[in-house]
Amino acid sequence: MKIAILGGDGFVGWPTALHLSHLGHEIHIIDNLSRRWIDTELGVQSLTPMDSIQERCRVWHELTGRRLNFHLLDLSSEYERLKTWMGENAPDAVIHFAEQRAAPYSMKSDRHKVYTVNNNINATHNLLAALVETGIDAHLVHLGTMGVYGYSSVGAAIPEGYLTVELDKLDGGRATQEILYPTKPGSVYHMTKSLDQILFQFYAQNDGLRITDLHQGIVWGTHTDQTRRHDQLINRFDYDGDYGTVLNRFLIQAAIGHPLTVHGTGGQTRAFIHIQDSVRCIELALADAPKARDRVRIFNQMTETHRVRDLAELVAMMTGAEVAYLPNPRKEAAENDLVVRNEQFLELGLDPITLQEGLLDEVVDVAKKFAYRVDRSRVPAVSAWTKDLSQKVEHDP
Ligand code: USQ
Repeated sequence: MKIAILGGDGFVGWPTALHLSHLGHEIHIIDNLSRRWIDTELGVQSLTPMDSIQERCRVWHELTGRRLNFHLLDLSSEYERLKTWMGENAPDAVIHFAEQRAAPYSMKSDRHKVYTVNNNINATHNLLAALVETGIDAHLVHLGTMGVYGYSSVGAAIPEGYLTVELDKLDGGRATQEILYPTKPGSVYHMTKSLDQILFQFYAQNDGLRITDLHQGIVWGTHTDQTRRHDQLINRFDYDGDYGTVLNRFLIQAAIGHPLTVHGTGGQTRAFIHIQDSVRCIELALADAPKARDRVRIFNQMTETHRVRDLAELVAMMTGAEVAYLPNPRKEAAENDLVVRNEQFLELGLDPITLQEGLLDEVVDVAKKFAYRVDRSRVPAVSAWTKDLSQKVEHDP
């Protein structure tokens, strides 16, 4: 297949590009490199030293003989260029990662909220409009988030996207209707992915676009089979308070002797997936495209759930790190249970990699190897969800 990977320079986009190129697909990475600019804005860098995207593509070509084509293009502001590119290249599939993906970054200030909404919603809508206008019938696979559901399973498992509800009919009878599972985003970032769902629903129903939305959990790990093949193919690794995700943060904190930064009681339960499974799920979703006029296909792309303080205790036990219980900068339930259905990927053949000490050791090893690149002052999470929380966090970061 000819596949366009929008956001192919990012944490999941890059290993996906390598994985699909390895499988023999023709890959086109479209990216505006905004993630690299945001590093510059925040004054942080990936724990792992990353080469330019052009250099990464060159190394892959030298190693494998396969080409990764890179196109510098901003989806959210360059609609005409996007449409022209789609029309001229007619990809069979488009994978859409090209959104600002950090909840804390999206909550930093009003400017960051506005940026996240403008960037994410325009990117998604521009893409949908361009697909309709060019009529190329590509399968669109979007990286969504488990966070669209909120994180409470109210004693019942969260289904894969849809819920059947019963309604009282006017004649006294009962009717059933299938609806998108109600969204309950916990940040402006998660809100944009909730809005994306409505855009997808409309364009699937109105124009017959074939769309798969992957509601992904928190990714952990850093290497995949392909990023391991050469030092210069290494994946990015975020550890800072805005972009670092919880388990990877705990592992780097343990490696540099920083207390593990548990927010509040650490009672939040979240869904997780290893980076290698994440790229495999995208492969599986691509191979099982919906047909025109199908509803949007939704998968829960996660393999297990864990409570944050249990993860902290596991990492502390493995490494001897201390655990620090800090004021929570986020507005989120202190404790929640979470049960999630994920049968669709299992039925398609996903054999999940679950949290194992061996794999955690691998991340600790990466963290130790590059610990000299860590700026400890960027480890605390200080982006607060409300002005009240901001005061608490400033006093006790
Ligand atoms: N947390 C801590 N300590 C930390 C960092 C986080 O206790 O040092 C807690 C947070 O308060 C939260 C949980 O860990 O309760 C998860 O935080 P996170 O930063 O790992 O994950 P989140 O903000 O939800 O976002 C990440 C990705 C996002 C993706 C989402 C999937 O950045 O792109 O969509 O995970 S999910 O969480 O399932 O919605």
